[in-house]
Amino acid sequence: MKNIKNGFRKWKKNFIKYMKRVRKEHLIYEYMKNNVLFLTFVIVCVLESTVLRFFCMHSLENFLSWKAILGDLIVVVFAGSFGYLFKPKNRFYYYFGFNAFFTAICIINSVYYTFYTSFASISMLSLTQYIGDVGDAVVENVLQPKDLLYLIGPLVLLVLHVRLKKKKYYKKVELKGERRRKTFKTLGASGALLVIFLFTLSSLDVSRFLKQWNKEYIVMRFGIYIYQANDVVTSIQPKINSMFGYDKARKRFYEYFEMVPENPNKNEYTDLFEGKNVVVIHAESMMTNAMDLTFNEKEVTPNLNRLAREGMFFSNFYSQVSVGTSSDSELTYNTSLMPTKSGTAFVSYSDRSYIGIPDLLKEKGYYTFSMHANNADFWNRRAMHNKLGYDKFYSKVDYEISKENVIGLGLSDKEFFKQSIEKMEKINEEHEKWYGLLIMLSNHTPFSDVDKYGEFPVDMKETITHEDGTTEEVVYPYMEGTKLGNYFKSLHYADEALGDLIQGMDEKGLLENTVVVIYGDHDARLSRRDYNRLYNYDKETNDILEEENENYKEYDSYQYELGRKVPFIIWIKNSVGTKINQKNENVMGMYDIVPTLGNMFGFYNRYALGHDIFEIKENNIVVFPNGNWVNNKLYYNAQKASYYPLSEEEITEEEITNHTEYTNQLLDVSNDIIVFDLLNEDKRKAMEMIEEK
Ligand code: GP9
Ligand code: MN
Repeated sequence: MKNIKNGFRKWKKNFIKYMKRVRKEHLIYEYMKNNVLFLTFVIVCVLESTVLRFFCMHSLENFLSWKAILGDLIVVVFAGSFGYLFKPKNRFYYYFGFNAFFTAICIINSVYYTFYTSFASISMLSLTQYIGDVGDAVVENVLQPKDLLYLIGPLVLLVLHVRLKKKKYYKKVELKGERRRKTFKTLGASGALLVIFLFTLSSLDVSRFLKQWNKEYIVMRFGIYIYQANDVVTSIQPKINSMFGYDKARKRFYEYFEMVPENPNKNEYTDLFEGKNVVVIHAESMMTNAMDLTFNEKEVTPNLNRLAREGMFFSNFYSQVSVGTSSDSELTYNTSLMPTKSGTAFVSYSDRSYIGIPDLLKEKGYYTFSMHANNADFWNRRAMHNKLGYDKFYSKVDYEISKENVIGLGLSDKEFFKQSIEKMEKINEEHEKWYGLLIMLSNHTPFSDVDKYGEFPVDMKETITHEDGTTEEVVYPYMEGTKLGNYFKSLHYADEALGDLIQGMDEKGLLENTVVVIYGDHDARLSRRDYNRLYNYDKETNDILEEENENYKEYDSYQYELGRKVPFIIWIKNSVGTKINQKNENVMGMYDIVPTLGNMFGFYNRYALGHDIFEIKENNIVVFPNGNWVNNKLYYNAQKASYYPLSEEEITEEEITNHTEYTNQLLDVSNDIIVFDLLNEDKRKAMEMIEEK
């Protein structure tokens, strides 16, 4: 009897389970039946975006990235939910219209990617000068079969619509009054997906999303639809910024430049390099502090050190970058303007007018070019290098890149320089005077391609002599395996590449009439913690010294800020013993390069914000985008309103106030120049007329 009871209970339980499942399946089936149009719309739109990633990013991990699929899903479900507001018989037109819109986004990006290996931006619409250059190619390529694949989406919807109509589906699809309920429920679903999505985002995802320049990354993580929506917002933002405050900006601009003397004085370096070729090395993440370091008596940067010893070396030189890192340093180096307060000049303000070094050298008959073996759209360089006056930008597509030649982000520096020398040889044959900027890449955070940097141990070796006279070599790990240690290995590699470049150029006779300029673009972006082991290593414990230890060296926030110095070197062959062979210890910033080189090469930018270092000498001040500043006497932290003295000289309240005011004024004027496009010729003329009245 008991057994029968138990058997019945079991059967009942299973039956209920079964019924629940049937009901559930039935519900799903019912839902699918009643929402077939909406669901098809969602599936085709998400598929189209996935196909786009498949063609653009090849690897499975990228095109089937669930984060991107989720991102697409949120947008499509959100857009689709409003379709329910329409009567069933009209709903198709809504979904078809939206699908056509999403399909257009995919097709445009598919075509764009074929040309630029990057995704499209509406801000590019203003860069009409490209259309001329690529127009023919677009026509040739626009009909590639893969670009038309996306049309299958609207086609599927159309076929479905015809079938549904035939079956009189629209007449029986839903009860009266259900439309609003369905809209809210679907909106709720997209909201729930959004919450899940937000939880999956890392801080890197968020920061890249806000900056919007690493387009491939955003499409891979957020999907094409969110990318495109974000692109619209970031493209419109600068326009909104420039809508208010023009009069104030114009006034500030005039007040500032009235204060600055129109013509620079002459000094012993004026026209020193007139007519010489120039090769400028943008040295990725090279830091001045590393130049003093040795591991087991081997310098981290022997080549850089040699060039610094032989040429002009500015040992207190600072980069002045903001969130635009490499691109900010390129902006300030080329134009002597500061990075913008919001967004980045290279990405958000690429349609403004700039006066770049290449612009000015072109007026003197130079052929100007830049070289960087990375994607041309990184930091929007394709557009901006053109804006700054480079006649040609050699990017990734101009280099032969094989798997073995890749380090970190792309082509290794050694191979980059090797191929660049070949290009320069040709340029040298074809042009009487030339100016080129070579942007390095390998020494880039996270410095994790350690196996490819070559041998450079960052441990500590000691030879111990025992009482019986025998010797033993003891090895302490020191910086091995640390991020900073890996940076030194990477930097050593980059330095070797630099050495190869100089040697290679020399062998080809390219140094005979050429000035070599080297600037570190910014620090290595390592945390303060990383330096603690470097300065406070205790080999006995293989750990960091206790703070109480008398040898403990404090590396506080000021040391950290001051330690972010980067090298700036001007070098020519056989410069030892000449007036070029000198070390200059005055503080100097990236914005001082335009006036300093300008004086030596005979070009002049009236709207440069920096100074010729040989003119201003010890009175120079370097301002930072966050409002901090440094001069020979002190480093001032505007956020903390406190300073760190750098000399014995007396510091007065008044000079701090004056320098802080100057800093704020300079940052405002620089921002205004870019945001309100004040260097635009026509605008400047109009402004002058107003001022004269
Ligand atoms: C990208 C490279 C690195 O091409 O220049 O930019 P960064 O991350 O240093 O700004
Ligand atoms: Mn950089």
